[in-house]
Amino acid sequence: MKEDEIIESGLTNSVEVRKNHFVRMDRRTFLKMAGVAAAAIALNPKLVDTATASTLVPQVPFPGKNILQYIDALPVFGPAGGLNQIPRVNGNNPITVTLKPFSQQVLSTGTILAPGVIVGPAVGLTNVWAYDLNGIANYPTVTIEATKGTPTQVTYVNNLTPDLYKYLTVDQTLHWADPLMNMQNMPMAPYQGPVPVVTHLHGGEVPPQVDGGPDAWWTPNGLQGHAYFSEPGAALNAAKYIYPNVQESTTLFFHDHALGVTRLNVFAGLVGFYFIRDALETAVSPPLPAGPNEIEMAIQDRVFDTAGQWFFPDLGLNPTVHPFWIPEFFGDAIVVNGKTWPFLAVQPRRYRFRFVNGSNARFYLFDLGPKLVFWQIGTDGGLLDAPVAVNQLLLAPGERADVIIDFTAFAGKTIIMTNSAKAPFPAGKNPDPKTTGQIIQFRVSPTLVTDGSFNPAAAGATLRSLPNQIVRLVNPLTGTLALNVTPTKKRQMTLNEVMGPLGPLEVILNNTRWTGLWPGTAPMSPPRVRTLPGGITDFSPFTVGGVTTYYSEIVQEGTTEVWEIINLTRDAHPIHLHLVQFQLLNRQPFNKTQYLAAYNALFPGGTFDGVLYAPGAYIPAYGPPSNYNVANTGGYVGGNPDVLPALQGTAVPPNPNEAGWKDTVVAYPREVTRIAVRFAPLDKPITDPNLYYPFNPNGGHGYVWHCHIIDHEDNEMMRPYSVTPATVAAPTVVITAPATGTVNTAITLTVTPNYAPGLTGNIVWSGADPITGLPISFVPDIINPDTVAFTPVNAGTYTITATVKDSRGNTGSSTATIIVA
Ligand SMILES: [Cu+2]
Repeated sequence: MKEDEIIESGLTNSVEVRKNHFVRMDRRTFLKMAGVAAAAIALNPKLVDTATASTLVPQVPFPGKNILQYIDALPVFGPAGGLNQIPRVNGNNPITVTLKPFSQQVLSTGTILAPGVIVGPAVGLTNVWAYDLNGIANYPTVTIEATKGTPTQVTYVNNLTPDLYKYLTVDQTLHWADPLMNMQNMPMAPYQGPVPVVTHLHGGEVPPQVDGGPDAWWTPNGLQGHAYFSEPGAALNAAKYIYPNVQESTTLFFHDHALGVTRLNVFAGLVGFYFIRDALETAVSPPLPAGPNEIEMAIQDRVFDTAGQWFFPDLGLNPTVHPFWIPEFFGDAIVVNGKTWPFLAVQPRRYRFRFVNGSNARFYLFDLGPKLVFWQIGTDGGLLDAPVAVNQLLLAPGERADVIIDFTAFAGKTIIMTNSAKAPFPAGKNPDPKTTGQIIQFRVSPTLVTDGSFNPAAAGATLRSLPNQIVRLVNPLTGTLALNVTPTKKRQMTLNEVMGPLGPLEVILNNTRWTGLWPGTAPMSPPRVRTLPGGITDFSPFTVGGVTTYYSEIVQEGTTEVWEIINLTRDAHPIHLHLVQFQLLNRQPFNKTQYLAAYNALFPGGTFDGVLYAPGAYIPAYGPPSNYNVANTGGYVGGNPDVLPALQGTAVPPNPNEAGWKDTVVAYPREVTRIAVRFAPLDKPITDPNLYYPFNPNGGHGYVWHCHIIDHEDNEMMRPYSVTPATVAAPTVVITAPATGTVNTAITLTVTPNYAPGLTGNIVWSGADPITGLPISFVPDIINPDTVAFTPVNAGTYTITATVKDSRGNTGSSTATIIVA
């Protein structure tokens, strides 16, 4: 098929709900198809040279060292009216977010791209994909400020065009969204059809339908993944989500999560901050730096071409299998809030910074020099109990850090925040001290100011005091489970890298691909379901929208589990779980050679993917070698031998600045990373008898856990998981009303549910009055109980019934009688 025909078929595709009937081609078939790939390969004479791209249009990289540094001010979100500030958007009101192509000056002013081509407001702009919030388009997106307890309604409208696909090459041999179902034809050519997107609120405690999972994508012309969801009322190119905002105040962010193209959609610019505010945060005394002194920063690495456009290397290491996928993207330019190496003018006082690492694969180890520390006050999921001073701040892709930096003693000075994290982390190459070794420059004004904000260095400085301290699943000092925390299940799961002849072919969780299918015979591999003589089945089929995926992590709402991540690869991976915030238990090194001997010995041998394996030989993507649900000698499910005999040294408790709520944790190579995960609202006490969400966590295609190196995530390092809902007591409501009333005089009723949010409510009344026109809905609220007023026009007896309904369908009601004279 010619390129123009591909484009044409994309534009003329009828608007209908389409299922993702993806069938992954096995590797043997890939090799048979190698002839088809010849055209693509011919364009890529230097197969492993990632310095040149792209396949579709000639691009020449513009060296990061030629970009001017510390010329432009950091774009800042915050209160309206400040210098260089874009106001944040209030999440208490409905928000429309339009995804659209946009041109923006990302490169530093004055950078000379070519003779006579000098970057400025109208020259050398970068074409990005931006989330336009209520009419303001920017990369990164304008920050949303939500309030705990008040849901945020967001309508995401996909108005993207495939314009950036000529720079960001879609590899159709990955298991990806595939809106045109091209995979059946094994296209080795880049995709140029309608753009699939889905937005994930990272770190959000949200129902599965609005989690923005990888199969919930949709396109501008109304094609949809099999897990697509929208509240009623969205157009065909849109999805309407309601986020409940039930968790504690923290730094969330939202970004694209479409299957197999997340790395490209995020690279294009689809990322933004989402703050949740609550009383816990405002109770900090003295108050945390706020207003112009609270600044969020998204840090990303990029490569540009000589025209100022995104440059994403697209020469696959194993081109006959994946022509365009590269294992990790590392850029030679640092972009903060959509600007290369900006500066920030600050006063000699304390600032609160919210950092997110929005890079594809690069870790950062930030440093402010020997005289200045980061005071970390919050982790992914909320405030720490007390500030923690760190000289170097490690931030993996997907992680956030809430920090205070105190510039008080640095009036008139200039400070550069540097980076020393190797890439890949932790054993790759050092960053270039002149480019990727630098992030941002702080220019401290010489004029002294008074600063009454929270001082993290003060003796006894506390962020959360009893009874609002972090609910502890883990004793962070000992690295053991906290008192009264008993895991109902313990899992040991591996991280595996599958090597091809020229480099990694894919990276996988527990030796299992996303679908839970075995590679092997076409068209559909045998499902990963094994039943042992005892009747214990292995992976469980979940069919959503006609597509079956095999799940292995099926958890019970309200329970706590320990997950031990056994990293068998050479790199660190930031492991991210959706829905939950968890706590790091500890990390412990193990002897990889010894463990692999025990691990490999359990593989049964046989022919997979056209290759004959002897018993005791590792089989790529086979799944764990043993039945997943049969516990090993250590009591761990997951289908792997216990790592205990191979453990080395002692378990290391979390670093003090990791000892809070985390949704993304660094799993180092040759270490077991242990986390305690409770599938319940993070702020409920350990002994709370009602450990369930105010929404039904079961539905859609559930949730996912994955590596947040998004190049890995896009090539199989992601698994679905499902939450089995708890049996929940029905909600109750009390209606209070006066016993009597008077015709033509307003009567006020009050309705008080036993909990909120997550409930809907309505009031029905019967009587002699025609005003009714009922039922009237109300928003159940325990803090400010709803009042409903009505004015009867006829005398008589009125019966008023208030009903509340939870998201699982349970109802409770209460009735009052009013005699109107
Ligand atoms: Cu990874």
